[in-house]
Amino acid sequence: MAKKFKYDIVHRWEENPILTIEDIPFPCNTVFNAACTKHDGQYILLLRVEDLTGRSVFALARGDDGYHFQLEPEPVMTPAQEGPFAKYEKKGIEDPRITKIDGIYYIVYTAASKYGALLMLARTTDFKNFERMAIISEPENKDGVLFPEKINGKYARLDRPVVGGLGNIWVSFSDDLISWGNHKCVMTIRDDHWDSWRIGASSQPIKIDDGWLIIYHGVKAASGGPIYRLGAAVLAPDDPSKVLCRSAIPILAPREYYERVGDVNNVVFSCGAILEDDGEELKIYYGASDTSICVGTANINSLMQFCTIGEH
Ligand code: BMA
Repeated sequence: MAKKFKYDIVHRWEENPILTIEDIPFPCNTVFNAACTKHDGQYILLLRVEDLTGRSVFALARGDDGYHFQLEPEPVMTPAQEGPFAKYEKKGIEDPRITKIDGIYYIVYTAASKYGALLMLARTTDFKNFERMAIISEPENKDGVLFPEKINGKYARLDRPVVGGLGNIWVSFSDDLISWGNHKCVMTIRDDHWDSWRIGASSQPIKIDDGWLIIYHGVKAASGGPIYRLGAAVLAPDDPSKVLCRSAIPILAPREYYERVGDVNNVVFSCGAILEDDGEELKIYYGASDTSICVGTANINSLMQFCTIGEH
């Protein structure tokens, strides 16, 4: 059972992890890093499941309360076997993020291959049929996520190119979701901080009164290996390249055994969050140690108290 501490910002659900390989109805190595959304009144998780060969596929879970989920019997997306995308997905499909735009659920995910990691775009309306649309980045790029509405008449997305081993969050814009341009750097790593090596958008941007709330992950290269933690930031409503505020401290860091020990130790990594209808409770789904899926909740107003104005 997750321990509670009075300084917790994100409150772990006491029955974490919510999904482990015991819940997956086909043989696999791990389940982690799930995209989330709501569809037809249900919570949907698009789960990254690593199969026994070490490649990741996507499985689908549905639930009524955000804590208990039922799995589809087979993966809903596996690496493309033929067609123009197959050679870029040879090593698997990873870390999906879902954004609903005008009734269509768009999924941005990482395709892994000998060419490197790049961003793919797919869509679905029913979570039964999934259609791949396009490769939308060159390698090396991960952590792509679409904004839920156009900004100044353009679709917008965040992503995380890697340059010289380091990674910052960028924004770019598009008329058709396929061709992207007008790239700008949004947020950079911070020397000597918990997010000093790489950062990347985790959740889909969520519209709040002040702007676009994002949960992001920050990595520090520690002597025992990287430590993945989560932070929060708010981007300006009309100019998402502008950071209005950013958490100086992590909002969630590995602490429980299942976050400390697994295929990759010391990892909390999110691919999505859901703001409940009360506009206050945020459910953050996250992978723990690349081995299970957990959920934690945060009150948006309390979260904002940890986002400070300053240099970003
Ligand atoms: C990142 C991504 C995530 C993973 C994390 C920790 O680079 O690949 O999928 O959870 O590393 O291993």
